[in-house]
Amino acid sequence: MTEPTQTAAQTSAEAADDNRYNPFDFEQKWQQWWLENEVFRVEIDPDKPKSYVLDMFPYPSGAGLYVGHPAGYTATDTYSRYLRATGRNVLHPMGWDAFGLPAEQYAIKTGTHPADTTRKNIDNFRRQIQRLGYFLDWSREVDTTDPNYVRWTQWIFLKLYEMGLAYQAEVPVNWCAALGTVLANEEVIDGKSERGGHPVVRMPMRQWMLRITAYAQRLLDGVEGLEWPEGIKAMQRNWIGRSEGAEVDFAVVGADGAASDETIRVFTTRPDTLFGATYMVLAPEHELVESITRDAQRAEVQAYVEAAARLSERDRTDDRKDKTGVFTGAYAVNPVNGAHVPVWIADYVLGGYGTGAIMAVPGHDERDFAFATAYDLPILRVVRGTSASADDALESAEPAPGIACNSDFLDGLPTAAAKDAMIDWLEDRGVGERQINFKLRDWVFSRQRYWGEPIPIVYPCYPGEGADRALFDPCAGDPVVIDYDNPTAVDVSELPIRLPEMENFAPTGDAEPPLARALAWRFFERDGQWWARETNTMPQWAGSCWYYLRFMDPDCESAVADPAAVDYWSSVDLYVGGAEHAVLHLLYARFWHKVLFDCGVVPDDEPFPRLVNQGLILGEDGEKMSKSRGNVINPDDVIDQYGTDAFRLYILFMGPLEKSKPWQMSGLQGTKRFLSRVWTLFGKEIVDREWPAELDSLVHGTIKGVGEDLAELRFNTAISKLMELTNALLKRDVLERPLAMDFARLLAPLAPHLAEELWERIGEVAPVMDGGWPGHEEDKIVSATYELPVMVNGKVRAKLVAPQAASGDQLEVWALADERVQKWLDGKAPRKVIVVPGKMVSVVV
Ligand code: ANZ
Repeated sequence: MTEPTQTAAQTSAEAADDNRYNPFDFEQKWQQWWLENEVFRVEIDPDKPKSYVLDMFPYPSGAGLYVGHPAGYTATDTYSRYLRATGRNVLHPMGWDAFGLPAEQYAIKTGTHPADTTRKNIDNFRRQIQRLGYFLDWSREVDTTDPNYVRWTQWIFLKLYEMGLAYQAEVPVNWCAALGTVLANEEVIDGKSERGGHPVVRMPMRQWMLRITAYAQRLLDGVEGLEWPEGIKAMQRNWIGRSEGAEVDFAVVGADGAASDETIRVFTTRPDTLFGATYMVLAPEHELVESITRDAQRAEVQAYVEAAARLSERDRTDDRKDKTGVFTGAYAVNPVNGAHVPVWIADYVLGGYGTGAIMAVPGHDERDFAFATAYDLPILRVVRGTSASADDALESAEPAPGIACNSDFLDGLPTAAAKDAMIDWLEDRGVGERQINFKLRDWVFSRQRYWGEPIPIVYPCYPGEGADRALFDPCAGDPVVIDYDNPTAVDVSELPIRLPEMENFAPTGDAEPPLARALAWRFFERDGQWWARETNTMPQWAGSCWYYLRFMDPDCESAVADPAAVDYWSSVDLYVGGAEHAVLHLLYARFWHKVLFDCGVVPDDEPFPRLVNQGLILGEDGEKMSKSRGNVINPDDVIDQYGTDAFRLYILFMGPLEKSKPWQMSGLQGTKRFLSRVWTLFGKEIVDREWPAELDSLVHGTIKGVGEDLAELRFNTAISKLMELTNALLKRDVLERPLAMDFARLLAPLAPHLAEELWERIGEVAPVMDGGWPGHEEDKIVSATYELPVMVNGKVRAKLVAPQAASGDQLEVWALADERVQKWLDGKAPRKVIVVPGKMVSVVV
């Protein structure tokens, strides 16, 4: 290790002269020293317990770091330093989620290659993050766009493919011709693109899909064991959306009025309400729409189906929207009572869920009630409240469970039992069966984009119409027919499949990805057969699905990471990031991890057993920070003015990590003032002796409290405790060396630059975090509370936690109000109460 050196701008003479706290004298110096000496570099060490502390890695946007990033990173940094000081081998890495739309759009606008933009942005992010002095092992930096990284993302894709979990399908997507791209549901509003307001249509397109649904039950079961915020766990459960119910067949009524062979299968979670089904609804995209629609209704049905295709799923399921639909002219037979019920088409029923068809029970389903009211369809009661009658009118849908009524053999059964009885009845007759459905859909994994990982699949291809067979060369633009039905995996030895250099990244108007234009890259001949590469790329989620594994061994050439490294560092012990990733990232990563577990790549089947969401940092106006509001805080500016430690400390001091909190410049002055008080404290004479006994309780109590707070991520209260200790010590004339050392150790995770500087000034060897964590002696801590026994008729009946300072009168009131004491009083007034503060309370009844 080298000795720290002053930068030219900060001569040691200046620092010595000026006795005020000036972070600019030493913060940069320590940052450089930490980096140069790689003090945060970690290796596998089987003799030490490990901790893996992970941040959600950033997308390196052109705007640079904003204050929300350090909110989480400062917490994990402080926690990591604390763990390191307590003797743990701590992995705390950083990297870049660097594929993504903004770099590509910027490229289209300016002609700069996305790789160049990305590199520039990464450099800026790294510089900004390094200014924060974080405990980060930079030798493990990963970048999802690096070919060495892409190689293993593609390798995982091939595993998925091999296991039958990646497949092609024609799926309806939101296609926007004007933007030349497919849009996510979230990007479509009222049938128009959110950006630009261009028309969007739902149309089927060949896509690569990942069969996440095959893992639905495991993803759901796994949620239970996670130490995650309850809200996030609930969102994962809802997203997976398990529903138990039944599928039921309704025979379509033929022209002669009798049941035909055609059946409509519905999914229902309420088979107990089958007697209340008064009509049926098919989704507009249901395959039977064509065949069952009667001629008289055909024109109207067609118009409705076309209009529905222009709406996104989100628009269709919006409960505020008026329900619309059309009658098909057809009827179907309710299997339980033979009733003929009309078959309608309505867009509130979705093609992709259940069977795409429902039995409508307007008496007990809100959407059906609204629809039946609008189209004057019958509404029947088939469930009643426990004390209500079967004849009570329905003012609105009553979805709550109750007692079956007007339902023949189900009458009198509570909902749960009625469901079971109905399913048995249906199964006995072969007209239905028990069914469990999940809301979760398979994951549309392809994007018509340039700046993503190429999907490592090739297809055989042949000369198209008009091509010269002998001289066929698709690279030269000859007509070509690609056999998409015969996908072939690229051999692992050919990975990574790199992106071709291209000049023009813009999407085309016809849904062909930009890579389709890179003919020389796309087509190749091998042993007399021409092949075409897949031209769709992976979504940005792909790289973030497994990056935590790469950090364990970032340069590994033979696997996602060396098994020994995976074994040592697994799992991530603490994962910190924003709540906006409640579902997609966290669900996709859990899915990949379970797949990798099944392939034997990882030793346990959850990637992030413990998750903490940091709260948002709001603008000074209490609103979400946004460019348009002009309330965005740039960390660089704050550090220029206050220094890194004051910035970090303020972020931690603002409030509990999980809470959202408004930024306040005045708060920064407060933390800076605290740091200069610490500076002043260390300016006192340092004496080589133990601190006096009267300080014991305060010092040992602070050591204990700060340690517990840091271990529990309660940074704000840890800082308060250090502030109190500082105030007490400032009243004294000297600072004993052991006290100075312990103080620096306690301060080190929170204000690492200042702590390092003070540690060195008192003659210790940097880094302070390797100087150990101070121990405390429990019996030196005089508690501010004590246990007070309360006796009733000579027997101890309760123990109160009483403040040292409480008076006898207060103690009497508390003792008599205690539930346990009240029980023995049995409503009577006590005959006598004796209070001995600090000892006991005695009550005589
Ligand atoms: C009859 C019924 C009666 C229903 C009742 C509910 C209450 P979850 O919990 O979301 O699974 N449904 C089924 N498939 C649908 C689709 N493709 N689009 C829209 N709605 C669909 O809800 C399942 C319920 O949603 C099913 O149970 C069905 O309506 C409807 F008192 O069937 B139910």
